[in-house]
Amino acid sequence: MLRYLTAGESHGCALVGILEGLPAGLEISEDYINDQLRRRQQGYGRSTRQQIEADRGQILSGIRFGKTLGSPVALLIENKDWQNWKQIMEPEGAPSGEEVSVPRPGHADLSGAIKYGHSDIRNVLERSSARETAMRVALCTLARRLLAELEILVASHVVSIGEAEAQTSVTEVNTLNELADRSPVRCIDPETEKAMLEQIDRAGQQGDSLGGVFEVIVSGLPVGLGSYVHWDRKLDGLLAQALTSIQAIKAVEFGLGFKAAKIPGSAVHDQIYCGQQGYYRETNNAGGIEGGMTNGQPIVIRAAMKPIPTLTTPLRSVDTKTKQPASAHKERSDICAVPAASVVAEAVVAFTVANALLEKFGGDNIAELKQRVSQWRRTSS
Ligand code: EPS
Repeated sequence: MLRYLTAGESHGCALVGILEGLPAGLEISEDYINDQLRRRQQGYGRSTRQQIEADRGQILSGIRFGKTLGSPVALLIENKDWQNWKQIMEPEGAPSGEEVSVPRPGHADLSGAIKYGHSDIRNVLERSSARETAMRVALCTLARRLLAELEILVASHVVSIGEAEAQTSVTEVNTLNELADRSPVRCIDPETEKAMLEQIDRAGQQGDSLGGVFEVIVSGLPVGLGSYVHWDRKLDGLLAQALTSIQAIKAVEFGLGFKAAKIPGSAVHDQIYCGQQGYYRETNNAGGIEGGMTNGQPIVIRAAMKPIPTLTTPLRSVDTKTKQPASAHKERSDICAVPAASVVAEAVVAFTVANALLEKFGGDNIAELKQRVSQWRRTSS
């Protein structure tokens, strides 16, 4: 079973992470990890912070001569911006700089400060920041690599930003990321891409921010990952948890999702056929999961990201020191981070699926795992 931990503050010296449970013998390189980190840093509407950072994952342990050892993998990503924040984020000594005392509506600021008893809201915002997702992407890229070894692909694209919504549907998962990554908003429909860019520009001019919806697709899955037998083994439940754990994600749907509630069962459920290659369906309204298990179809998930809470035209709030009305704290911020969130989502989905795969097939080394999966594929169709 896979598990990971991350640590690090947004403007602290580094992000660190440990991933445990990978089989031995999986080929992996820093370049492979860094390609994913680069993808996460793209996207129109991000703040100047991304020009400061050039995220690179450094392998500290668990990998020797390009292959996993089966031992925990430790990674490090330096925060370049630390140089500018040293005095404010010093691990030792006395606090310097002004305390942040006005919470931003929509952020972890107020509840976090009350919960942990922090008078300086910086103690909350540093860790609740989505900067943390850089390490999640780095670690989960090893899970992506494991899936790739088994010809399971994870890809995503942005469906909407603000009011701009693409109507195109994905027909080819293999080339989806290649196409989406060419767009500054990871949108595969050029007309909608234009509208999205305009929406982001307008929000920026108004000191506002924008959310949106993205879709993650996983192809090449064996039948039977996850289980119907107990609530905490249902794969859709686990995926929903992983996705809503990404900062600012407020809703998740599988396949037809909310639309399925409006149409009759006869139009929703994917009818079953059997041909030379075994069972198959002509539709995928279930989004690849029935009864908490993969059914062999691609997993299709959509997630909605709310607009970023830091606004350059701030909302009304209260100064927690005086209890008087005040304008919410302002920091340099992204106008829109939906394209980046779609890459983070690919990563956490890859982790969750890889974990379900290892739960079903086990295997201490990659050759053992591959053999078990290919035998299952032969007998389960
Ligand atoms: C974030 C605020 C911004 C974002 C940051 C998430 O950082 P800063 O306050 O340094 O401008 O850029 O995201 C990242 C740094 C990143 O790498 O994704 C927040 O408050 O969540």
